[in-house]
Amino acid sequence: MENIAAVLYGNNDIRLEKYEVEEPKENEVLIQMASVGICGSDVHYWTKGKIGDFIVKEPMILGHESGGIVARCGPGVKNLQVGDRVAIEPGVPCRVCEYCKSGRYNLCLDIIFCATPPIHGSLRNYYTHPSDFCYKLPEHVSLEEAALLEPLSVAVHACRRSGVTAGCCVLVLGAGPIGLLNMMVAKAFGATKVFITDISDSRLDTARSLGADYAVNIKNHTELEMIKEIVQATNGGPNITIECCGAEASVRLGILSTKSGGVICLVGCGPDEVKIPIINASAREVDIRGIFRYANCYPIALDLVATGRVNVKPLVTHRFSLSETVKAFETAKEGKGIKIMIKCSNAA
Ligand code: NAD
Ligand code: 572
Ligand code: ZN
Repeated sequence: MENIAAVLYGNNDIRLEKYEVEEPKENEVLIQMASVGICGSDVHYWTKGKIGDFIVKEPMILGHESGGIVARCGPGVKNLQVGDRVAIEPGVPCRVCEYCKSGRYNLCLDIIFCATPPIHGSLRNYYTHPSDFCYKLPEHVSLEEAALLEPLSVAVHACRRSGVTAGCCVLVLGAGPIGLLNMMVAKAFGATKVFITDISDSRLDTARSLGADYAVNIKNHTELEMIKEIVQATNGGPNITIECCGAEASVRLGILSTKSGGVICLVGCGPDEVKIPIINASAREVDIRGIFRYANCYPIALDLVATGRVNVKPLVTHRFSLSETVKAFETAKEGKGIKIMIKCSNAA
């Protein structure tokens, strides 16, 4: 069996190389990879070689949004069989620490996460993973949808942590894949109105086509103008704001627009330090919450897709083969389309 992997060697240096086919260990499965989505973090490691304290020091296989077919089961695997199609949850925690035991395993200090240095990712033909972090797909859910369960889980976690529920009015800032998925999950959780912003008209057009009630380009508007427009359209401001770009201007707008007593959830990652109106948030009891990836969200994400309550298919705008990985990354870097998908085999 040949195993070609997309290995990041350094800035702007991805090489397609032969890699060993690992034998699945106890409770692991060997997966024939089918679809791997490119995430902004993959592109960032490729162009900058690091995100915060996570530095690519050794060659690292990219990719963490993935689905594939079980090719072999290691000893002890009970939940899966050869031939099962699975979505792969890329973060595997220690399972025994206080965070893991309380269910917040995304906060585990020893979590290993695909394509976060120094851990290899899944952009290759064959990849081994613990079987309990693989989710069997119903027949009608595709392997591309499986790959999209990863960013969808980020959105599920954000909407749960911010308390989106029936009748809510939600503001989403940023209409990239994460903002669009948050908008769709907010609607699926019962939000009655979703207002979304971006600086790209094409992304806002996509947001409208996916169900945004208001989609507004913040470019050429002052902060005050935008607050007025949001407050007017949302009957006094959104109950919940989900910030999905990280720009200082966007975090500020989010805080200042949110209705008193509401919540702003920070998903986007911008500069380490930003100037925000903290007293305004405090005096109006606007809760500021962060999220770090997700925990216990894959089953919910799969259920949303399998029941048709969230349709992730329109997000895939470009497809490339594994041999075209560099072209795929260049397309992602240029900001073309929404989600770029790499096909690792004919299985997809
Ligand atoms: P993206 O870059 O594709 O999307 C961001 C969007 O924000 C773009 O469409 C951009 O045009 C828009 N934008 C830029 N400035 C803006 C502004 N001032 N107001 C409104 N929109 C603006 O990225 P993505 O893949 O959608 O991810 C979004 C963010 O979420 C990233 O910062 C990413 O690192 C972060 N993220 C965080 C977590 C987490 O666990 N906290 C998980 C996944 C992604
Ligand atoms: O799908 C997981 C994911 N997480 C992202 C970004 C993109 N995709 N996060 C933003 C960066 N942080 S981090 O802590 N990091 C590099 C580990 O700065 C993780 C969450
Ligand atoms: Zn990601």
